[in-house]
Amino acid sequence: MIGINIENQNNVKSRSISSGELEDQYLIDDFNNDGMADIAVRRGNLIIIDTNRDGISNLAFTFGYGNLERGYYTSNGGIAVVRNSSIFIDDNFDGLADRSFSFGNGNSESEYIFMKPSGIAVRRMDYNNLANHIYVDYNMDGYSDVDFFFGNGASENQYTHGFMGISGWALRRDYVWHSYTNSNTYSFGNGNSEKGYFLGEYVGGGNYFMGILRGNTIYYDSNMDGLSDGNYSFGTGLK
Ligand SMILES: [Ca+2]
Ligand SMILES: [Ca+2]
Ligand SMILES: [Ca+2]
Ligand SMILES: [Ca+2]
Repeated sequence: MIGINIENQNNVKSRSISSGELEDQYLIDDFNNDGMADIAVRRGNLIIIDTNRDGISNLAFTFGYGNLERGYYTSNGGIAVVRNSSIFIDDNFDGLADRSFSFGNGNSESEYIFMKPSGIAVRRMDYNNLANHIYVDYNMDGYSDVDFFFGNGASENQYTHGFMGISGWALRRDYVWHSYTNSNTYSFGNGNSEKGYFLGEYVGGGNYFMGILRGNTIYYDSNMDGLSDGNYSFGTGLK
């Protein structure tokens, strides 16, 4: 089915939607807690999730105010919304927040980062003028537990947590990922010309590997050699 008329959850359950470039966002996490990463797509405030990698939706619900929100993220298999300094997380996909708290300085933060599998951080511009000061709240109680400096802030292409090394912090410069804790680098895909890089439990076992989005397909590298080992597809690709 082509998704052009799909605009609410009643129209998307058990449908296969594969083309049309309708998605505002792709989100990767293990939403059904079976240990394997799933694909969700967001259209405004409509979230559609495929939990068994067959390209056909299993869950659909609305949450938050869509593109009016600062951002949609995932946290430990739930969908999170950041609205100024408030965080709302829907863990059971009924469109109602099950967890909420406040963290950071809201819209003045350079970035909110949701850590894998859980935890939250803000990346902040402060006295060093680089926006590379990261404040981490491991237990999501709204209070920072540790802070550190990493990379060059706004000039980096992406920050992420859950990958490459003990602390799990890494940043991307085009197609090269750099670890915070060691000098290791990891290269995958074509960098900024990809539609996005996403960490996920693509092969289970509690390990996070990198995937890249092309069209409506996630290609993942599960042995860190920079070559794709598998792929699966959902949704219609980004707008
Ligand atoms: Ca799953
Ligand atoms: Ca809920
Ligand atoms: Ca904390
Ligand atoms: Ca590989």
